[in-house]
Amino acid sequence: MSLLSLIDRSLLGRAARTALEFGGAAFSFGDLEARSNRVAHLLRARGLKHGDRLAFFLQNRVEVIDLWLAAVKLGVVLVPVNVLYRERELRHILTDAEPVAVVTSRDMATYLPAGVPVWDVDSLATEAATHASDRQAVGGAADTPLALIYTSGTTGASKGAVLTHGNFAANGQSLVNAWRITEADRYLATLPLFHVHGLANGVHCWLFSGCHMRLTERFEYLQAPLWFESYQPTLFFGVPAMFVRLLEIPEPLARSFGARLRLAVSGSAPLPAEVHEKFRQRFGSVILERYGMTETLMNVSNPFDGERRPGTVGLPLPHVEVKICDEAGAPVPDGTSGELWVKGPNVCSGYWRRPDATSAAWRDGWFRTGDVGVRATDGYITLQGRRSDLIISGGFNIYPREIEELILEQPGVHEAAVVGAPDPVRGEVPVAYVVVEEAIFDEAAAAARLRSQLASFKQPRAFVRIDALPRTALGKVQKRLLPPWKR
Ligand code: MCA
Ligand code: AMP
Repeated sequence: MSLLSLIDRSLLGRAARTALEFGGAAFSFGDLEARSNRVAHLLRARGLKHGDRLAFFLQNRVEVIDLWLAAVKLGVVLVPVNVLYRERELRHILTDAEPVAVVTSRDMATYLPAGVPVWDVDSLATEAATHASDRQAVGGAADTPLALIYTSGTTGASKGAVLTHGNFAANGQSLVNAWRITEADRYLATLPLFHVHGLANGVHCWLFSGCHMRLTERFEYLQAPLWFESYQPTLFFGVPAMFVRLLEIPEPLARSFGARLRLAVSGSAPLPAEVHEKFRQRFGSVILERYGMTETLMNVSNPFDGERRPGTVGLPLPHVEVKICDEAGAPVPDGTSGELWVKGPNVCSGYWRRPDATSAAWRDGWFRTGDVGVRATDGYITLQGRRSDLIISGGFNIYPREIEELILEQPGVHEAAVVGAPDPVRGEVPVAYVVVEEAIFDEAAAAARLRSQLASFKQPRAFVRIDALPRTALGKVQKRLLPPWKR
């Protein structure tokens, strides 16, 4: 079934039903159909054609949904951009994706590099309202690209994963079935819509099931108790940092929220078994942990029925094949660690304009995830780390190399190594170990330069001076031998 026809079950089939609540306003599925048709007319009038890219650099708002639906209908390719990205990340993505324009808000436009065509989201909405609301859909075949989503590469330069209509359709359908999502659900959507957790999972589970969604601009933990109280969600998707924050809700209140919460799903970073257990005790709800990637959408999930085993990501989703391989690509026996290789209709078609990176990551139709894990004899998979250096902070990925490269450009720095230090809320935070010439190195100036160039979550929490980086005889930096950082 095509993506548009799956979405049409709600846009057309449930037209009168309330679909979405955002900022105090409510929208029916019929409203969203009309709004996105108007936006589609406008994008066409501005010259966008099938296959053209259009970026958005926006906090969560209803216009992101309008753009997404319009893109599905027109065959346009959207490029979601993390709102926390700054000069370096933005310049790289916008140069690489070559979008026709970037849709953004007035307050965020200042972050965009000069020379990029910018479309103001409010002006776009005003202009769209003057267009007709009838549908002129082109739609897309399963292999039509719908999104170019950037994911950090080990080399520091992020690559665009080309995700198709078929990828989003397969992923959403499988999750709605696996997690028993129905139109009776109430989904509290606080995850950012510029990453696949909020976008591929959240938005499509909502659209395919026809449930009700309350969208917030972002997750704010001080607001969360009020949201749970006033909205009474049955469904919540979050990263582990959000569940850690929710544990701050006092017990009787948490119990009452938990009684209505039919399903809480965690992903994007490892959920500590302790948080899983504390959440169960406090909310009376057993978190379902699953595993995915930007390139593959969702691969593995704990079961809805049956054991949601803490510390594991569960079993392969019905349409996904998973094998665990050694360095040579041969499958390893259960109980032995190896790299997870995946195959299925959820896996993207490759990296945008990067045939080298594409051929390095795919072999015989299998995608090499770079994640290391082990399968128990009963099939449950536990993730154990990554083949490459990766820090995950609050569910946002950080490749140390990107930060190290920028630190090395600062005056007086001879060597730099960035590692993840444990953090009780975000899981990990980056810390930089530097070998510097004290007379030249200016820490405040270096930190300020990093802040203007990189997302806030990539800012090192400290610059720890050391005399030399620990290295192997062959000169490879041994990060695990660095002294622990104390706050
Ligand atoms: C995060 N921050 C934001 C926003 N989101 N600031 C403005 N607008 C936002 N939308 C940053 C701030 O810059 C600040 O960084 C910090 O978050 C403040 O957060 P705080 O309110 O104290 O929140 P928290 O309790 O620390 O929680 C952070 C968070 C955030 C809200 C959980 O980390 C988050 O939204 N994470 C979601 C990431 C995500 O969606 N990942 C999915 C990737 P600072 O203090 O440092 O200056 S997709 C993926 O991984 C795969 C496919 C998968 O499996 O899902
Ligand atoms: P991204 O590049 O943002 O798509 O992040 C994907 C990566 O997040 C995966 O390759 C994993 O390393 C990690 N990840 C996603 N879900 C989980 C999970 N449940 N447990 C541990 N790591 C996860």
